[in-house]
Amino acid sequence: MNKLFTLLIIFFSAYVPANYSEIPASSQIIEELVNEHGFEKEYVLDVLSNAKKQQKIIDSISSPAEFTWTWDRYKKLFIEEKRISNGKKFIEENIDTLQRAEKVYGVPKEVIASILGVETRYGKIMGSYRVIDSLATLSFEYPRREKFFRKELIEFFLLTRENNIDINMPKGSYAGAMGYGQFISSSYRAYSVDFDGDGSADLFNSVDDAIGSVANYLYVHGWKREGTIVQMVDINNVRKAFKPDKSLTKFISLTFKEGEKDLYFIGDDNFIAITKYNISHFYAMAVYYLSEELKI
Ligand SMILES: [Ca+2]
Repeated sequence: MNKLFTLLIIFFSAYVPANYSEIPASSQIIEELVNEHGFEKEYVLDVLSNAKKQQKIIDSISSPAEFTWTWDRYKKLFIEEKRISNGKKFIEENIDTLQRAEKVYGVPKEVIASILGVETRYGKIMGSYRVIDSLATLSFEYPRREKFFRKELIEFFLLTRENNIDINMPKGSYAGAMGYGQFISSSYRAYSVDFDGDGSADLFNSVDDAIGSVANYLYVHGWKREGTIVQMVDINNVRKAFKPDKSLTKFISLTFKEGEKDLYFIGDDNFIAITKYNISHFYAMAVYYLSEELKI
């Protein structure tokens, strides 16, 4: 074979869009959707054949900010003037709903607002990838976490059917997280609540539903009403500085390097509840710092 021809084949095979309805790896998912969940086979094949691989999704998930950035850089991104002033505005505009959520679930309004602020700038940036592309790409092109994303892909089929959403429409993060609070499909199905009482939980369009759902998520994951999130520890005087509150069921010790200084904290149940939203300690700490700034 001549060299140019070989190169052309290599070039085109790299750019031919994968048809995910025809690859061996998808057969089990297709079977599960059809046999266990009662989807029409034709529909499933059609959806998967239209899902597109996006290399940017694989690149993004391979180097998340939470694990490659320093705390200083991470903090600067989230604890800044605009996010703080918009957060205060968000609280003002949604004060009744936030207070109602605080009453029902015990999560302070500033913490709910902070999570929405960190996730999507209070609903302004909800992600630009088609969720079906993200989930298909990560299910079939990212072996390291294929099991997790294949489960989410099935959950996404179920979620869109239950909520009467066109499966090709929702957009989200590179990891398939959606709406104001960036819920992945399984979380959306398990923890979203209809907080405006219109009969369905709509995390894309209803800010009330988003507020209730974030609060419910933390509540279910162990949030303690009136509890603290973190307590700073004086490392030179640890025994005196930290007496664990007896109501704490679990806590973790944390070190954050701020500038040249090492700061030490104890994170309690509420810190841990936030890490159930996102496993990164940077994330939970940014949510805490921003929530403190949002207190009026
Ligand atoms: Ca609703």
